[in-house]
Amino acid sequence: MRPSYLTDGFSLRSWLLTTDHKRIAILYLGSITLFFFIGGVAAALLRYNLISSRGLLGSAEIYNKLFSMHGVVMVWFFLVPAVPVTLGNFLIPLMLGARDLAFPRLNLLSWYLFMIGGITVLYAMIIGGVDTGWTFYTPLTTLYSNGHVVLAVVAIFISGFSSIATGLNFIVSIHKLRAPGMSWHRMPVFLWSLYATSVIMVLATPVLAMTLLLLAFERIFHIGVFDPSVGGDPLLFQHLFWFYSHPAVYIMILPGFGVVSEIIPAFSSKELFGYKFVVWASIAIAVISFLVWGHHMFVAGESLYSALVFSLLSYAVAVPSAIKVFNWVGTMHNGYIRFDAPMLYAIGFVGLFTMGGLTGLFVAALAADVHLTQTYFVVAHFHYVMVGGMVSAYFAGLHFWWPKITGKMYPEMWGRAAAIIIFAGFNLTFFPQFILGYLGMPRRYASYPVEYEPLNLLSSAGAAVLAVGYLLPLGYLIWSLMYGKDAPANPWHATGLEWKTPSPPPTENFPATPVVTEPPYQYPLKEAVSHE
Ligand code: HEM
Ligand SMILES: [Cu+2]
Repeated sequence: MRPSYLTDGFSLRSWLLTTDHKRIAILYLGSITLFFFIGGVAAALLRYNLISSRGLLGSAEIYNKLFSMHGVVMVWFFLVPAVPVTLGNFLIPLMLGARDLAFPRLNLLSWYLFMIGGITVLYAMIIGGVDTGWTFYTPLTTLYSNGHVVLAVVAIFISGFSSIATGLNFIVSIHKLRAPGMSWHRMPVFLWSLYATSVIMVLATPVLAMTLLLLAFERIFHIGVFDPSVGGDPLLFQHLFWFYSHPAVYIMILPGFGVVSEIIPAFSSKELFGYKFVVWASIAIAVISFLVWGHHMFVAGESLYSALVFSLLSYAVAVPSAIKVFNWVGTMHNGYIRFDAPMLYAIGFVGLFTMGGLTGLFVAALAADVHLTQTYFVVAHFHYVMVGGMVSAYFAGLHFWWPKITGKMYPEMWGRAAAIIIFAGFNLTFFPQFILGYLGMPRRYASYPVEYEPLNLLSSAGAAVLAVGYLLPLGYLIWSLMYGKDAPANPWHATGLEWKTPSPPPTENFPATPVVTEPPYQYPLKEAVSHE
């Protein structure tokens, strides 16, 4: 094995007490994969249940606990952290040309907090679970739930500190550790998008943390914050919850934007079209995302006027998202495109995110949402953005930077096959849910009228295909660690400082601080003719 951060100590201690951002990224990669797997098993069981209108698991309570477990684990312990803590941790210092993040020990502490939160939530699941859904709406959670609500929200509370610390670490690193010559407008979009994400993490997460703490107090002591019988207001919970959780959906997707903004130029061999627009759209999204939470409460009891304003503002957040899609497509236009696995995942991302975003406009339209809210249409909408979008981007990034992270090439054929299977399985699973929701099938029920059966069967069949698609990378990426070809420093001929150091990088990242002399994405456009 070539000397690198991976060979710098093999003991358990050298991993568990490491302050190297690259090793911490690997620790997170392991944990995140575990949570993705657990959340995935729950999802498979949900789709199994829904094959028959009677519900194959035989009990609504089991079903409720499964979808709650699925949502809690996937949202809080996979989607929100995934790209920032794995790819972000690994790449931010490398892309900045720095030795490490600004606060390496805080970084390690963040991982421990994340693990304490994650293990606590798994413990809550094992001893009985929660039946409230990932949103913990009151008064269900405070008065009626038969689950371990307090334990679950405390777990999320703890992992929230991990998120805040990570956000702070990223912000300070990006301000302070840029290589000489890397002005703000020479910074790769991946860094910009993690910067915008970190701002949301630092500003919004405390609101969620306090809300969950209040929820726990409410459930134990009935202090009357959310409980109407002692003078509280259940709607207050929804306001506080979505004040965090709407911006949080952009914590999930902005890093994905960053990933594909690196990959599409590299595999089109073209400069990113409209770099400044892409950058400022990220900042605009971060700001506007704080103003639209009320679109989750159109039917919960807000005045017509506030609902109208929230509806209008929700349309505003779509504008910067659309700008980005336009710029990615513009980058590919007339490019010299190579369809390697990362690019296939990235193109899948653009398509699926666009579907998710457009259907977001359906539910952001006040009148349409009155019909569609709490149906499978909403489920399909957010799975298109979060799973079709964010998970595709995560896989795109994992493949793109896998040679850098591990020093090994993954098998390209398998990578492409998995990308295509995931895309097909995903659409088969979730497209029927748009129709189901439009026809009126409500979400979160264990059984349903028999006329919805054919579409549900289609959806469950798609889930089986999707599961195969997600298991493949687990197999061939691990395979590549042992049998893969050694990776060169820059297998994709990409720009960016992270490719200027060996694969895998040495512990100190760069032998000498690199100097940046030009804007990012200076790709030569190769002659398309030589390709035929
Ligand atoms: C074009 C921008 C978007 C608009 C206008 C939009 C609009 C909406 C609206 C109005 C709802 C509420 C529907 C209802 O409950 O009746 C909603 C739900 C949701 N959206 Fe979006 N959305 C957009 C993008 C996104 C993105 C990028 C994500 C995630 C990455 C996302 C994730 C979610 C989630 C998780 C829910 C529902 C949560 C739940 O009730 O369990 N949305 N969206
Ligand atoms: Cu929202």
